[in-house]
Amino acid sequence: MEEIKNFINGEFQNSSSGEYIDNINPATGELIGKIASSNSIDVQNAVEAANMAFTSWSALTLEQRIIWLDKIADALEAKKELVAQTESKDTGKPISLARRVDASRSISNFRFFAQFTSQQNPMEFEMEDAMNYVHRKPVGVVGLITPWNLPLYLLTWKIAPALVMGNTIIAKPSELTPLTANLFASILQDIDFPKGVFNIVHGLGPSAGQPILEHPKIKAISFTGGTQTGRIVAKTAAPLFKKLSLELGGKNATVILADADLHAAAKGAARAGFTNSGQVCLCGSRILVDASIAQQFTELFLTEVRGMKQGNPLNEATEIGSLISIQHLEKVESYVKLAKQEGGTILTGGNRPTISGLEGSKGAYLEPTVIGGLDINSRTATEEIFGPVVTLHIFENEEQAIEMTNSTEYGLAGSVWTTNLERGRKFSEQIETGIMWVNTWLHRDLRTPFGGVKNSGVGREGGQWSLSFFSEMTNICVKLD
Ligand code: TXE
Repeated sequence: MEEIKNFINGEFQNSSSGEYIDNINPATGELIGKIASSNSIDVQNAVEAANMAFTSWSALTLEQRIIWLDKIADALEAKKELVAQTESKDTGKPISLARRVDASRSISNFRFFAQFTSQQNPMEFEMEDAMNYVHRKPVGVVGLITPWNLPLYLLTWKIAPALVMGNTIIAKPSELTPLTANLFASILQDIDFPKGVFNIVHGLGPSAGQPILEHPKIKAISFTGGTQTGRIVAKTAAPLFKKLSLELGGKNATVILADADLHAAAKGAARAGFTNSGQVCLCGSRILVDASIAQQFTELFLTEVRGMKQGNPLNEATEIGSLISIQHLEKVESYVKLAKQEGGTILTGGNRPTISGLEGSKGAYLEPTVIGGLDINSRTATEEIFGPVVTLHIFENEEQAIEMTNSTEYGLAGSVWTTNLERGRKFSEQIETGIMWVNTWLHRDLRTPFGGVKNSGVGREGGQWSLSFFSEMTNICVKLD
């Protein structure tokens, strides 16, 4: 059984309390390890290490730090299959998805920020009698708090820009998925990465995460997680004037206009709804379809959903694995029950499936579920479920589709399906959201701004937005003779 310790000053260490949390494989219900349960003493130790390391790390040239990012990418690449296997075991996600998305993206996060940063031009603003130079400095010690749905993918999305800009890091991965962060730390040890630059404090949110928010020496917090936790993060960190980036939940719409290619739209909507068992903040959990094609689309969509292969995550063919935990499964199931009370009809799914080869085990599985007949303002259609459950709604015209798309408190992402690209673009401009896709979903260019509006977050990450978040700028205005 694996014992996951904190990683402080380049060494794996027990938590000061000596207490541990169980780590469960959600696909089988088996206990697979113990995780250090940390508190403010461990955070303090990590901050001291990060603070000490800051002097030498921030003194490196940008080119030297870029070389380190590439070295990290090489080392991760050499362990890519192990990263994928570990992530699949910790999250219950299909191994094929863990390879294609989690492991690949963790590597490309380092490659991207290494290359992108090297291409930045100096920011200079010329005046008639003076010259302005923008000098970027690291923020200092930064706190990175991440969720369980894309564990190493989301953590490295923050680590890479934080490191390249010269910051040192305290990371707190989700207590449900500590394994790949731990593997990442061992990879850093293998390549003799400077001690104290990257530290991990494992444990529960209130005991290990909260002290990170409160610590005066941690100057910036980048948080990805639930909207409710985001409120606590903002409330704690804002009065301390920390830089804050909040990537929170979503209740995204997939909008099928009457002129859409219905086969492509049905495939796209199924992918958007059920990738990672619907546990991606970008998932399209509400499908809005034009009345004139609703019946045809629904038939195609249900055929797609029923054809998705749910199974043991370690099988190569599996497309849908388990949810993150039994507790989360119960929460998701409570929404299926609520949907029935709210007048919805289960069009497919809704039950716990029997998984071939895992009969009798305690895996957290739910069939991909589609619910029709709900009011667009019902709780099921407006609250974030974060599971393999989508609701289907019908609109009469484009105006109504826009109104329905904008009718939740969230505003993270969405997609619109139409053969008229100009119409798709115009439709997208009217949506209160951070990201819209036309005829695609989760198609990412890492240079673009990523983040949400309304209750989906504050700020943007990606490309220059990440570099700005993880740096402070001094404008130096030099008067010319
Ligand atoms: O996330 P939390 P949870 C949504 C989804 C899910 C709900 C709750 O709807 O059902 O959020 O999930 C740390 N101070 N998303 O409870 O609690 C925590 O330990 C500092 C959307 O798992 O937000 C973990 O490391 N840190 C989402 C991280 O915050 C605290 C992904 C996220 O956990 C803390 C996951 C505190 N007081 C869930 N309390 C997305 N947008 O991708 C908790 N944490």
